[in-house]
This record gives sequence, structure tokens and C-alpha cells, in this order.
Amino acid sequence: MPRWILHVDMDAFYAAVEELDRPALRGKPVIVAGPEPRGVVATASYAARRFGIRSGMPTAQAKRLCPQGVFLPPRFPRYEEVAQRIRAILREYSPLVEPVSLDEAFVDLTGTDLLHGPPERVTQEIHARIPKETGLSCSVGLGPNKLLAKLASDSAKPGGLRIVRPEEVQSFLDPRPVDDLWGVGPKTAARLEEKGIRTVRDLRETPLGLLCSWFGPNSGEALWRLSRGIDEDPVVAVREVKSLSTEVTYPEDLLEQELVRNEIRRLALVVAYRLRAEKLLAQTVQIKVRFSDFTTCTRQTRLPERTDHPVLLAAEAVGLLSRVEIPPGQGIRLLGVGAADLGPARFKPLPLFVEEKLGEVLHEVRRKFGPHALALGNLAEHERIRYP
Ligand code: DCP
Ligand code: CA
Ligand code: CA
Repeated sequence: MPRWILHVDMDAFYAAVEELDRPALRGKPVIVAGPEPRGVVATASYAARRFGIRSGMPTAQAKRLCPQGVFLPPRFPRYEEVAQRIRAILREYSPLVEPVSLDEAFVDLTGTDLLHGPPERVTQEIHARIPKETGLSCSVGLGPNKLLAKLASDSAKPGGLRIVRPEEVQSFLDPRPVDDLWGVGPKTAARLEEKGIRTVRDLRETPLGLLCSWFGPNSGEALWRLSRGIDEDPVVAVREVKSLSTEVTYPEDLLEQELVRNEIRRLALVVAYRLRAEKLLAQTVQIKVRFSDFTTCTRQTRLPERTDHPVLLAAEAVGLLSRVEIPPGQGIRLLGVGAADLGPARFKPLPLFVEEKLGEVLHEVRRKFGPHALALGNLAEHERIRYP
């Protein structure tokens, strides 16, 4: 099966986030940089790039080039938060998401057609969704491997989308300078230049034997393959944060709705307590329900904000339960509640809900007396359940 790899890279990432958070800055020359005298520019908005400002340039020099520029210190927790939202979107399309840096990731879309439709369409959807859901501009490339996906997104920058189909690979690569190829560093590029090899086409037309005699058999062959757009490097998923869940198998199947609801609430509180203990917040809540006949179903929902709030998590979990149809005559043997899309609690957003205070109190009581010390709602009935 031919591979389809997608590459996403955000445009002027740090500066774009600053403009998002402070709309008055939009379109201005925004420069995110360490302070003088020793600081350097992390990134500059496209408006600032017109003044010749580039990443890595000393801040002092950037100020000379653009005295009217808006110079801001970086806010990493905020960039990380945005990065995680982007990754969560990408993970909806494939489990194989490889973040390369905060603002960049590969996604392997090979064989995801049945679930999500053709990769070309998924690419368009992702390209439209990221700006819509984050307010930030991104560049997206799709190709038969990582090498071509990244070159495709680079060539679409800023804000574009480029698809390189297998039959277009050579015409897409040929006119590019050799150092566009991943793995051709400045040293190799300089040595190739000495031999009169400047473009990928020049490189492709150089016999393998000659390349091997210049660079050794391994590098020679690597160059030969790169010039043909051959790259088998796999997309390796890095699970940033684990999910967290708890489940109970009941010695006797649960039959009463109210009992099931109370159990789901109780399990959600245990999950909330563990999130708090691990200093994590969750954006996705999941439940798992197994019936008497062992058939199992799961439901999940994505929250607008990450939270470890016990009341909210319990309410979401109970809400999910109402989306489960219990087949007639079936009891419930197992219930589980999970939290996923976890992120560090240190970047916790400001409280959005009035119940936040109640959440604090619940956590405090559990911290002192253990996770089962308190429960929400009417839990008198749940005491009838014997836990294994
Ligand atoms: N970065 C940094 N120091 C550098 C290069 C980059 O701190 N020397 C940071 C700031 C960037 C982010 O990493 O916003 C992503 O880097 P990119 O190279 O992808 O550059 P940008 O996203 O800023 O711009 P572009 O639109 O060219 O991708
Ligand atoms: Ca970028
Ligand atoms: Ca990048």
C-alpha cells in the first residue's frame, strides 16, 4: 500500500500566538525574543520579517533593524498549551502522530481511508480545522513519505497546502537546491557544489558509483535515494501523556439505572482525585460499559477546557452514560471511567466555573480521608455493592 504522510508546521508560531492573544498586535511587526543584551530572536511575525529580522538574530540587532517593532518575551506554557490542542486535532485522524517540535508534526495517514476518507481530503480538513479551532495559520504538506511531506509544507508556507502525489515527486524535487533534502547538511552541500552539483536533478543524474567514491558507500547510497525522493523513515508516535482510568467488575451484575449512574459518578471522582494527585488535567472523558453477555461499549467526549474538576468530570461521565443503550434483559458487569488528552496542571487556565470552589473542597476532603470519603449525589444505594 502506498504511504501517505502529512506534515503540519505552524506559521511564525510564537508570534502568531501572541497576536492571537492580543488582537491589537495583529499585522504589526511582532518579535518574540529574549531580552537584551544577551537575548536572541526566537521568531518574528511575517510583518517583522520584512525588516530582515530572522530567528537566532541578537535582539539588539533586531531592534536596530525595526525600532518600532513589538518585542515580547516568550511564554512557553501558553505555546505548549496551543501545541497540545493542535496535536489533539491530529490524533483524531491517526494514532501515528510524531511531534517534531512544538509547532510541527508528522501524521501517518496510510490506510486511514475507511475511517476518515481519502488522505487528500483529510489534509484539506486539517488545514481548515487548525485555523478554525486555534485561530492560528498553518502550512500543511502531504506526500508519500516524511521527506516529501515536509518539503511540501515548506513550499506552501505561509498558510498554504501542498499535495505531492507519487507521480509528481521527481518534478517537484528536481529544481530544488540539494540542501533542501533532509540529511544534506551545509558540509555535504559545499562538497557537492565543488563537483558542480547544485540541484536535486544534478544529484539524481550523478551515478551511484561516483557518489559512493566521494562520500563512502552509506552516504553515497543515501544521497542517491534522497535525490529520487525515497525515504522510508517511519512516523513514530510519541505518547506524550498517558491516559488514566479506573474500572470495577461487579460480583453481581448491576440492574438499576440509578445504581449505575452513582457508580459512574463515584469512579469519575476517583479519576478526578488521581488527576489532582498527579498534577494533570484532562480534556477527554471516557466511559466503558460491559454488559452481562460481555459485549462492551465505550463513549467519550472532549471538553472545551482541560480540567480535573470532580463535579465537571462526574457530570460529563454521567452524560456519556445516557448515550449508552442498555440492551433489554442485560445487566452491567463492568464500569470504567477514564481521562485522556492529559496535560500538566501547572498551566491550568483560570477557573471558568463557579463550582471551582466546590471542586477545591472535594479534593481537600479526599486528600485527607482518601478517594472514597465523599461522593456526589445519592450514594446510599451504592453501599449495597460489594467491591472485590
Ligand atoms: N524557535 C526558536 N529559535 C529558533 C527557531 C525557532 O525559539 N532559532 C521557535 C520560535 C518559533 C518556533 O520555534 O515560533 C517554530 O520554529 P519555526 O522554525 O517553525 O519558525 P516559525 O514557526 O516561527 O516560522 P515559520 O512560519 O517560518 O515556520
Ligand atoms: Ca513554524
Ligand atoms: Ca517548525
